[in-house]
Amino acid sequence: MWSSAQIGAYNYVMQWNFHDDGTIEPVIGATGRLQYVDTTSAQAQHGWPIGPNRWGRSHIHSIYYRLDFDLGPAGNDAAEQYEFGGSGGTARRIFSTTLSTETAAQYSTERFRFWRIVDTATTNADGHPISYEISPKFGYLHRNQVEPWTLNDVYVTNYAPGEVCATHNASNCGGTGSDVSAFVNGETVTDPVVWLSVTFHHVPRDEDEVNMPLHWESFKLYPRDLTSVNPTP
Ligand SMILES: [Cu+2]
Repeated sequence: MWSSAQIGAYNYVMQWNFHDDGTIEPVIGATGRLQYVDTTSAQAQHGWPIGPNRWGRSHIHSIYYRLDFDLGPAGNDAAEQYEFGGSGGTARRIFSTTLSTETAAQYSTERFRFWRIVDTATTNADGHPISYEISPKFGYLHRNQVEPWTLNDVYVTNYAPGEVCATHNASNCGGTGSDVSAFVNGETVTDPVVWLSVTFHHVPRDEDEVNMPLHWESFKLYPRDLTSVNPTP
C-alpha cells in the first residue's frame, strides 16, 4: 500500500509492505528536487558543490511514525523495551523493562535495543504472549535543542485523541500539546502508542539534479510469538 505527498520541493513516497510471514515493513522514499541550494561561497562549508556557485546544503530528514497497536482483543496491550547488557563477551544477558509510564528512549546499537507491543492476555499455542517487535534501522542521529522531538528516538505514550502529529501538533494538526516530547508527561500507559523516528543525513551530489533518485529508508515490525511456529513453512 503506498501514497505520495509533495512537501516543499520534495516528494515523499510512503509504502507499507505486508510480508507473507506477518512482517510489516514501513518504507519512506524521498525524491523530488533539492530544497536548499546555496549560492555564496560563505555557505559552501555546509554542503557540496553541485554547479557553478551552487552548493547543495546538507540536511537531515526526520520522519516520525505513529504506531497505534491493538493486538488481540481490545485492551491488555503493554509496551516493553529489551536490550542486552555487557559488551564484547560471548554470553550477554537480556534485560527487559515494561514501560508502564510514558517514556522517551534512544536507539542503542551497542545494547541491541528493541521494543515490542505485547498482548498480556492472549497467548499462542506455546503459551507465549503474542506481540509485535519494533526493530529500528539505525540512521544518523540528529539532536537539536530547539527541536525537542529530536532529542529521543522512540516515544511510548498513552493513547490520546489529541496527540496526532509528532511535531507542530497544536499549530498544524489541531491537537493538544506541542510535539511528541511533550506528550510524555507521566501518564500511566494502558493503551500504548509508539512513536518512532527514521532519520537520514543527506549530503547532496550531482546526481540529485535535476530530479533526485528515490532514497529509501525503512524499519521492520516483526511478529514475535504471534504464532507458535513459522506460519510460512
Ligand atoms: Cu534531502
